[in-house]
Amino acid sequence: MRRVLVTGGAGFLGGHVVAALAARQVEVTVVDRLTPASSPQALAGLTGVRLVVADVADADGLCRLARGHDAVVHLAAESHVDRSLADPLGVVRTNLLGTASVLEAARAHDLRLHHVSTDEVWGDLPPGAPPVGTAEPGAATAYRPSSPYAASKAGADHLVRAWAHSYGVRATISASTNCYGPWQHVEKLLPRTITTVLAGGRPRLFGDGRQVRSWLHAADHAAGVLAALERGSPGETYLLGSREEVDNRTVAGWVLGAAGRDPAEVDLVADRAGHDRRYALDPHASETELGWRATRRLDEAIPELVAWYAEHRDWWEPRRAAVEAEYLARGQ
Ligand code: TDX
Repeated sequence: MRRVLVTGGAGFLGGHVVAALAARQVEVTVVDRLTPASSPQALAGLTGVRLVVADVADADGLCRLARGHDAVVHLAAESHVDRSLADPLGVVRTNLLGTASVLEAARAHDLRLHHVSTDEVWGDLPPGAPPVGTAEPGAATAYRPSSPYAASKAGADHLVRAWAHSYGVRATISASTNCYGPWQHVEKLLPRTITTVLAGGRPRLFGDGRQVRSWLHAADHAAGVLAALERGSPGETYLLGSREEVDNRTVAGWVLGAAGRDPAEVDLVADRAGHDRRYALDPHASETELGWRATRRLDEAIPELVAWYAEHRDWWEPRRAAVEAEYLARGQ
């Protein structure tokens, strides 16, 4: 693969995928609308990377841009659950129309496609239930999305499978657990918690703070995406995760501890509407089929992540002010 188009390449996960491709001397065209959640700074200094500011839902424009590439990795999405609850139509437009437009471009130019999905399509997992992918493949497990965001991602997965079935588009899908790492926007749990602690405040946890998420470093996620693109079988869905399941109070306690504070110094605030208690994926099939494995642990990575955010205040401080104003208006 010599030339790859990456949609949403100026986003958090996209930036890590672009860096991994650039490290292999692949030429990358990033298509990104540059929203407030984007971090194009992450692309500075990478060789062979071209950024085109464009809307992925503009099907004609995307089709013209896609000509001459070998593959497309599709990450462009509105990915914030709380924002999807506040503005569901914007999320549906980007995540569904955007995916249809990527599929049309892949079909027109016969591009190999990798589509990045999420554990949220399977919805709330009861405590004690085996992670998705343990008893049967993820693709065979019924989708039960809870939020407009999760439903839009579930719909996008169905579009990819329909284009593969009807038009023979060569597509793989990956679904991952929650991710963390440098350049993640302050609206998400870890950056919000870290930047709140760095600003001297108390982390704000929704509801009882006992919701459970499973965590994967963005660099491990990018390695999984490349493994699926290079070694995956078209038609397959690969689950990417680290098996590290942690509740939100524990995550906040780790951040507080890394900053030398009391791990119990959290505030419990208004819960998210329809808040899912738990997500978890079993990556064993991806590990076997792709020869990929998560290499980092969140508990060990947190001090390094806190240090990274402490060194990048100029990037996150103006964004944090806007995000906190929105959360505070909702009592969160
Ligand atoms: O301030 C907060 N307090 C809090 O308790 C924030 C921002 C979040 N939370 C909770 C909500 C969730 O239980 O932390 C958990 C994680 O929240 P998010 O970071 O918003 O992630 P989540 O809702 O789990 O969704 C994430 O994982 C799947 C990503 O945002 C999605 O894009 C991905 O698809």
